[in-house]
Amino acid sequence: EDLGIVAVGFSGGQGKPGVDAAPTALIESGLLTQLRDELGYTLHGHDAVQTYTDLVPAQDPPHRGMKNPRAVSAVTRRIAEQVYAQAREGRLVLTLGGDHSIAIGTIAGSAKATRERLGRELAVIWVDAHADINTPETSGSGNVHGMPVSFLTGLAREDKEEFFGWLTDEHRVSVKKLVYIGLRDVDAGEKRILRENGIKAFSMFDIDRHGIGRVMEMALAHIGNDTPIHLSFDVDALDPMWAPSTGTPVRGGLTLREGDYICESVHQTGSLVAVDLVEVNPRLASDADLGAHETVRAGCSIVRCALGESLL
Ligand code: DIR
Ligand code: MN
Ligand code: MN
Ligand code: MN
Repeated sequence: EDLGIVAVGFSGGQGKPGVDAAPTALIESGLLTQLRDELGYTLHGHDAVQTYTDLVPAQDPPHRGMKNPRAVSAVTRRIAEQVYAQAREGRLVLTLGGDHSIAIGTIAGSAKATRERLGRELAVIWVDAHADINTPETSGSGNVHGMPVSFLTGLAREDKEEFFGWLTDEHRVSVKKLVYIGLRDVDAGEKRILRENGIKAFSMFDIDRHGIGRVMEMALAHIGNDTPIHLSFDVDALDPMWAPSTGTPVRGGLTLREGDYICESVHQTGSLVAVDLVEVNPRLASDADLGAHETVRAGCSIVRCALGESLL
């Protein structure tokens, strides 16, 4: 099977440097070699980690409170083109981030390709401690990695091309085809957005109550059979015990097995068209070396499970 790789060394959607070093750390730990040699994928586009330095302007003052808005807009626009180019060839696409703002690009590219190739609307499974659905106006931080879902669903809009105005209906996804798993740190404004739009969300409370097996049944039932799925996995969905080296860790998260199970279940549908792994920051762990290593290891496990490692 063909697998398109987009390795995104970008950190402008939040304030902590180091998340741009994740693709190299993941690749150096052997992830792509495993995907090729053990899982049998034919890889495309894996020769370089993209840094997008040509797209980052010298001056990038806030717009509607968003930090680095021109850089994030231009970089995600390029990522959308890269993901689209891979998906158009009928390839499954794996994006290694980078912070979660990059999902504006990955999902935009995959939604467009899915419409064109399959005539279908894309479903999104967003696995995260956070909902990342702030609008520029509800955001307290101004960090765009807390806003990608609002731009992708059209809840946040902009006319100006340099501030995500390049996003059009072909790039967008329906709030009805969106499912969250793992939430436990959702801002008040985001809770209101989730409620008012009837967005399906399975928090850690739901996982404790029903178990991950039942939650995945319900999540996949909500999306419906035979719907192409984009899995966007923020490593901070995992408990910091498994993934300490990330920008905004929140205790009380998924075990590594629960994270792997989510990915295995999605793989098993046969409807997976794209996977993102984001927010691994190899420079952050308190116990620097060990924590970074463990987080990279967890990230590799998540990706391998999404790509079918556990199937017998
Ligand atoms: C917070 C944190 N809701 C924000 N979001 C994070 O900045 O909008 N997302 N950390 O991953
Ligand atoms: Mn996130
Ligand atoms: Mn998060
Ligand atoms: Mn398979």
